Amino acid sequence: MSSTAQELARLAETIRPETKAFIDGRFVDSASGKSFDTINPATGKVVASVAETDREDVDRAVAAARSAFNKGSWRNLAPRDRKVALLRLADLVEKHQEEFAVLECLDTGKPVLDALNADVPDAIATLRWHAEAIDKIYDAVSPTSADIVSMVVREPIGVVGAVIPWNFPLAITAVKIGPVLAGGNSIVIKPAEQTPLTALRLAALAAEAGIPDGVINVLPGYGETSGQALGRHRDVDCLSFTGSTEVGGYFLKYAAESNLKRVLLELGGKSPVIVMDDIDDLGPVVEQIALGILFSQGENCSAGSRLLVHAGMKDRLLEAVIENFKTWKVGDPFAEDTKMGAMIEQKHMERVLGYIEAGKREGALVALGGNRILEQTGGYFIEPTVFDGVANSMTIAQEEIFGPVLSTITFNDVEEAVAIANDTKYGLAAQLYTNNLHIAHKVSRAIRAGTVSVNCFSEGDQAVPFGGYKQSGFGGREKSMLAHDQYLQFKTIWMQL
Ligand code: TAP
Repeated sequence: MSSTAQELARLAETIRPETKAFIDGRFVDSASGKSFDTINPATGKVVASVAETDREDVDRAVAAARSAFNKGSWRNLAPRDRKVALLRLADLVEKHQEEFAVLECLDTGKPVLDALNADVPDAIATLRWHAEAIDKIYDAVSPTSADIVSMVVREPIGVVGAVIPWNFPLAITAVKIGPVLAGGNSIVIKPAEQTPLTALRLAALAAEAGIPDGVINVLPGYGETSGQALGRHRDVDCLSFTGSTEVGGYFLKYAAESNLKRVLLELGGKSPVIVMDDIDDLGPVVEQIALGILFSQGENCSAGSRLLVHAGMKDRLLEAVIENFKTWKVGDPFAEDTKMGAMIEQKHMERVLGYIEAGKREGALVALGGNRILEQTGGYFIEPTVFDGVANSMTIAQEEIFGPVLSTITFNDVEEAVAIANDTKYGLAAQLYTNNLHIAHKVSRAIRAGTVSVNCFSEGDQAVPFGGYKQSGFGGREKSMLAHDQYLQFKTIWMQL
């Protein structure tokens, strides 16, 4: 039976997180001896003081990852043995799932039951899915002439650097580790400065699972120092980044100015939710709209932050959306009935409030919320917020707010809906609600986004690729078999018979 929020709150009082960097199979202090605090966003209090790595630590970790790769301690294991080790890691995460949920909650401020029931199972499923794939990938022989064989074989790319954001720290770390290790590579992970604790715990379990020293390394630290050093490192073969579009661009520059490493970018979004006027039962649609923008405090790359509704439906839909949003209890992440926790940090909360002010200034109407709440807790809480009367040219419709703020925009016909949906630099995801099959086909093909969900808000399955069009992504797809190919290179071998 799953733990209650109360039980997890008790665990939080006694938990002792790993706080050192993990390099070459051991927890070590940073070379400089410096450390930094990670803060609980729900209280503003320090959770732990963590080793602050920098360039020298990056050099050590990359050297360890390279050495493990060159020795072949992981890549030369039989695929079935690598599968067993990665499955063992998944089992260990499952065994310690409460601990992971608590650490994730303390670091991110998200509801602990969301961490337990969504983030942690997602990470476990990711590791298992990629582990199971390891010994089911076959190479190919190309159709050439009878006296020559040309084989196309997959080989690991080598040392992969992974730079992780703070919104789904464990789940995104697993999304990198799964296919990177499945391919036989080594990895150096730089978690977000706000959320290093679950990646460090995962590293400890990787050692316990029998994954060889140097194959997984974790470097807590800042982006401008550790992150940049990893991006610029000449012995890193591939850099896999998830985060903002702005920082993603830096990694292309780092690669260009160093060794032209392969760069994979999973970036921001400003996803539209299109509701046509043929829907009779708004109940399920409203549920999905709420989940799309309020789950994880709206700190979700594919958050449905622009509600595009047919003008004839707007008043009815907005009324139902507002009633639903009012039922989302915001507050203590360790309370059983909390549905929305705290924003990640004070700076980000202020940024979100700044966008709300920009919305008002530019003429949009606050239909619900708009304020910081529960200030007395020391935490960074914002209430669910709905804007009406938004023009797609406004700042709140163009920029990624990364908070619980929904902008309502009206349209008059399908063509206008598609034009507004596509009028953004982003192209990560979109939702469409309609009962008309013709519109479902037409619109889902016309929208320039990596994922279009019709009559649902769905992206969870490991078997399905995920990634962005336009400035939401670069270089590949995560999840599914496409993720494996991102961390492999294809070699052609000609053999005269
Ligand atoms: P960022 O500010 O871009 O940070 C992401 C990572 O990059 C952090 O580890 C950060 O380190 C590091 N970083 C920051 N500046 C750097 C620099 N100059 N050089 C090298 N590394 C640097 O994003 P965030 O605020 O953590 O996360 C929110 C963003 O991530 C949103 O835009 C969201 O849409 C996107 N995101 C996208 C997806 C997918 S799958 N598309 C999934 C989740 C999140 P610090 O911790 O020191 O800042």
